[in-house]
Amino acid sequence: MSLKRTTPLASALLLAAALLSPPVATAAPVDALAVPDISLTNVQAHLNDLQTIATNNGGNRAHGRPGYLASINHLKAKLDAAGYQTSVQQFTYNSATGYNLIADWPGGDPNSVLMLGGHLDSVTSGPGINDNGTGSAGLLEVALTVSRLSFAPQKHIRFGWWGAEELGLVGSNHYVNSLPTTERSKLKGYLNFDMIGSPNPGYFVYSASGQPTGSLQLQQTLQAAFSVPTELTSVGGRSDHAAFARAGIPIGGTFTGAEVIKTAAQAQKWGGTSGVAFDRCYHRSCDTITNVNATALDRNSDAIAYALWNLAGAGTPPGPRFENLTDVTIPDLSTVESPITVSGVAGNAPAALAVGVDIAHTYRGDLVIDLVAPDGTAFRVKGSSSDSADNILTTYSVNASGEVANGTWKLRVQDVASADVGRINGWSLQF
Ligand code: DPN
Ligand code: ZN
Ligand code: CA
Repeated sequence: MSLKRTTPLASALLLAAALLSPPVATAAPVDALAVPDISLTNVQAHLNDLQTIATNNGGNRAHGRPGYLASINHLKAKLDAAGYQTSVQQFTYNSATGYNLIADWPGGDPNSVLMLGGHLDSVTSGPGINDNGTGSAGLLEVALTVSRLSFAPQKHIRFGWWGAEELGLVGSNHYVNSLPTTERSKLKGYLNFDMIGSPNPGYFVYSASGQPTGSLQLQQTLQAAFSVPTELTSVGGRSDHAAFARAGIPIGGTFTGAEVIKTAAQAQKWGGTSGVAFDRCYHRSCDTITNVNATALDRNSDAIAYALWNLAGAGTPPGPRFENLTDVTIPDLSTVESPITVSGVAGNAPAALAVGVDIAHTYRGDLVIDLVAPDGTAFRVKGSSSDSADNILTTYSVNASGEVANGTWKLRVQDVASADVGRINGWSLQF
């Protein structure tokens, strides 16, 4: 649901305009910087998927259990298909492999990164739908909305879904600790979303007090995102922002409450039931798909988008996109090419030319892929490797700033090992 309210006067004018205008299809002008409304229906669909994953995997999505890896794979597939560059970072804890999912949206200033995240694992006692299916699903839908709208802000955007939070913030600590110092210094802020649909909700924003310089802006942006009153809360070391804060990175986040009891004053301003926990099912088997307040989930999902759109910088609108959807078969041990002719683009290609690739193949480890510029310069986007997966549906980023944009670009695909074959379904260039 939209956070934007329409004034009665504006409504009256819109109604009058609707009545007076002839019944023809009109294209409304699109404000590129308007904060998008995040679809509650879509967020709920992601939550249902996580519930199904838990149900099919012994009732939980906990670290070291099959429901956790299934959750990671499910999100990764959606993000890959939307054009994210994803990576799964592994770590070991309690003799089990843990996984963080990192998803980079191509483009933006690589030296100025805004990161948003939340934990994807549940406790072992239940499916973890409010804790933290809600934050995970809200972040996923915001990420997919970024893709649908081709959001091209000034900052580079990165999303993270953390493993083993419930065992002591293990995944997020691993991520921050393994980031080289230069990479840490590129992180301009981290926003955390852990439990954003509590059944008896409060509207809490992480307090910037005691947090790294820069956190106040994140706090104030998140406060401004809500049409209901918020309270500041000191989440301290209770969630995945903690590792970022320790590294000196500005942090912020929202939270709808866990085991703490809602006071009478809080019930006055937020509704719900005083004398009852914000989430009676916190860390219990009853944290299921029915343990979610849809209004809280909706408001917080919209708040994620509000913060992202306001903090990522206006940037420049995306340039033109070109595509070739003609199928090209890739015979065994062959080299094939598919052309795209670019015209009308002034000057050189961008430093982050986005190359979308859709290849159906029975073993993608056979494939070596180059982007060939009009002057014949080849940019290797993928080498061959033992890569026991099949299709490629991803977006590569190529620094093509030394190449004139106009002319015929080619996707060159070499199959370098026998047996497996496939076809190029299509590919695209986003300037
Ligand atoms: N970190 C949460 C959990 O996973 O149990 C609960 C929590 C989140 C508590 C944010 C306080 C603040
Ligand atoms: Zn949690
Ligand atoms: Ca082959």
